[in-house]
Amino acid sequence: MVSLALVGATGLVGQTMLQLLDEESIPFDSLTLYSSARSAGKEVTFKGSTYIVEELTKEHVRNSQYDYVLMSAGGGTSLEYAPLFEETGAVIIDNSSAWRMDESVDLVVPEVNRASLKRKLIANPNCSTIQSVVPLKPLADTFGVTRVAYTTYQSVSGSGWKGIEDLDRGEKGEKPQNYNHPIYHNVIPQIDVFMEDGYTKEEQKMIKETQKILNQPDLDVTATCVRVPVPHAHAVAMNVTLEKEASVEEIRRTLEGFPSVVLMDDPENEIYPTPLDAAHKKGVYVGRIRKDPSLPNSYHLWSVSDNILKGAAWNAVQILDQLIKGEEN
Ligand code: A2P
Ligand code: 11C
Repeated sequence: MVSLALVGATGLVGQTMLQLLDEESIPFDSLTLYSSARSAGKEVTFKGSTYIVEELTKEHVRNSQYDYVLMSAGGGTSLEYAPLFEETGAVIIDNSSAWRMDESVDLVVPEVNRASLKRKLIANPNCSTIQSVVPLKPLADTFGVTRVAYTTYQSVSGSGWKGIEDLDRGEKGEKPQNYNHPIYHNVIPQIDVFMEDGYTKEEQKMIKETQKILNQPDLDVTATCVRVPVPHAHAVAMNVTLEKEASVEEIRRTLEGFPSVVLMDDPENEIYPTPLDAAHKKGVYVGRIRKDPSLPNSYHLWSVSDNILKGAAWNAVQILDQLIKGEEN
């Protein structure tokens, strides 16, 4: 008997997790849904049954006995509640950024690394990091990676319902309420707050999370993260320096067949992935692979993926699926 709880069940990522738990036939026997007091009492239909969303309280957690808890309810909620769930013996897969850089916590992308379970708390990385490390991993294994420069084009769904609503507001001629600048007919070179060094927190996450997931703490990584008026799927332009020289064909062959990578790279026929190609799909779409002649052993890649699916809900559900099936085996 596997018991599962989902915290943040009414959020954009939480709702997508529910959809995936259904579609992917993840083997669990009981499900409890939590939100804040705002949505408590809401009815959610799952596999033909009606579930009532409950308010997450410390009392609930202390008296709970779940095998697995999926959390996607913001960093504050994870900081407060993940350790309490951990004390009950549950394994927590947390989608927030709260625990990712904690040394005792594994930061997992199933195609790239595995949870050691030294702690029963596993962090799901940032969406733009996930779709970047998936193509980086086979390159790192085959040629070695020494430097990565990211420029992102991130959709508004990265901000949850609030981001989608702001894009809709702009279309109706209304003022934004979530972003500090209009996102409709615009691009905003700021995601999350600014740090002292002039980078934003999103940029810092991409840098540090890439180093941690690839297990290369000294890897040179830099990033510029930009919000674009696209509802679903982030795009990342990656400039990658390898240890060894490779031809574009060798890079294509290395990426082809790596789990979750879908190559769309045929410049002659103007084939490359766009957010419309990747939206609502689980893959990481890669194209525009070419040599960068301005630096030795350097290449450009263009990675596009649905930030709510592979970038959040699907990655977390993949981790859960692996853990449940691993336990059964
Ligand atoms: P609620 O619907 O009650 O606000 P999104 O990122 O799409 O905005 O979703 C955030 C999710 O996290 C929602 O399900 C939200 O519930 C939930 N949430 C926010 N704060 C808490 C909290 N303190 N405890 C439990 N769930 C929370
Ligand atoms: C965005 N990447 O697109 C952010 C959302 O660390 O999980 C995800 C934030 C995170 O706004």
